[in-house]
Amino acid sequence: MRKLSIIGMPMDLGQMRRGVDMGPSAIRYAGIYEKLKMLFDKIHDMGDIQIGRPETKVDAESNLRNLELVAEKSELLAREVDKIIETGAFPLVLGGDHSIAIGTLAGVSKHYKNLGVIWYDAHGDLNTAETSPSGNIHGMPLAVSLGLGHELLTGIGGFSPKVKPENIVLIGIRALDQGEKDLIRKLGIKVYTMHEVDRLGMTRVMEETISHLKERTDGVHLSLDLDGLDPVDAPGVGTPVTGGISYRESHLAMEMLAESGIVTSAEFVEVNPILDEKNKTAMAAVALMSSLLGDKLL
Ligand code: B3U
Ligand code: MN
Ligand code: MN
Repeated sequence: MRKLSIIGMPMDLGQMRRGVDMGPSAIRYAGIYEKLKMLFDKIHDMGDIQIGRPETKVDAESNLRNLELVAEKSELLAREVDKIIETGAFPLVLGGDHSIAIGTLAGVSKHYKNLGVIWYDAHGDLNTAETSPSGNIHGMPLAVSLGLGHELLTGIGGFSPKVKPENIVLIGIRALDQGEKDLIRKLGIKVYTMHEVDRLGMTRVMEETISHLKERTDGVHLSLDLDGLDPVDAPGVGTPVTGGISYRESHLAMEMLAESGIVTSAEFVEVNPILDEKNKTAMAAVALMSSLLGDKLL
């Protein structure tokens, strides 16, 4: 029996623009249930993790914004994701800013010896407190999952690292800080920037990604930041970067992933309905989810 569990993580503490906490609602309004119900025997919407409305607090020592709260809430998400996988369902997490990936990956990684991660994003999210220009934790989750960063974050779920550098593929990248570039070179992480997407085409990017991950991993998590798409197609994000992946290319990528059967969990993050145009970005997210999970045009 094919089962899906949806969980919302309305957390906006990893960055400074409010509104991304309404992402899970916007995605539900965009018709997630109706779109996905024909693809599964059973869908369970578990509702949202409770975040509350805390005051912003900057950690004096590390300069990280909302460090303790992000850590505490990530632990809750990790536990829920872990439970979903134990029930045999496919976990689909709705963000929230990208800091939620810290919790998602902690929950998922427990179940795999060699978890693969596809990071679909304009940004690398590979900063640590030392390299971050902003102190925003949503620019750090991939580094944290590699075991780099504040121990309150890397230690979530009780183990570290969650993923090995050779099991990561970044796609759509076009805005890296210097520290992130240095880390990518040092660890030899596989990256398809917009240069490669344009030069090779999305078909080849996905063929290479799939064959790379198929060979070496026993499960693959897709972490899709809507700002990986071009702002024309996904305007409702906190940090849009021009020159991104098109809606069509993104669909192709999702369809190729569906065909490959390698993806075992997914999250869609950074949908901010306050910045959006008529819920366009949430609707794009739902359409991409349905392609990823097996919907076909014919
Ligand atoms: N790299 C910058 C900007 C950024 C990262 N992720 C997003 N923006 N969405 C930083 O703040 O770490
Ligand atoms: Mn991101
Ligand atoms: Mn991003």
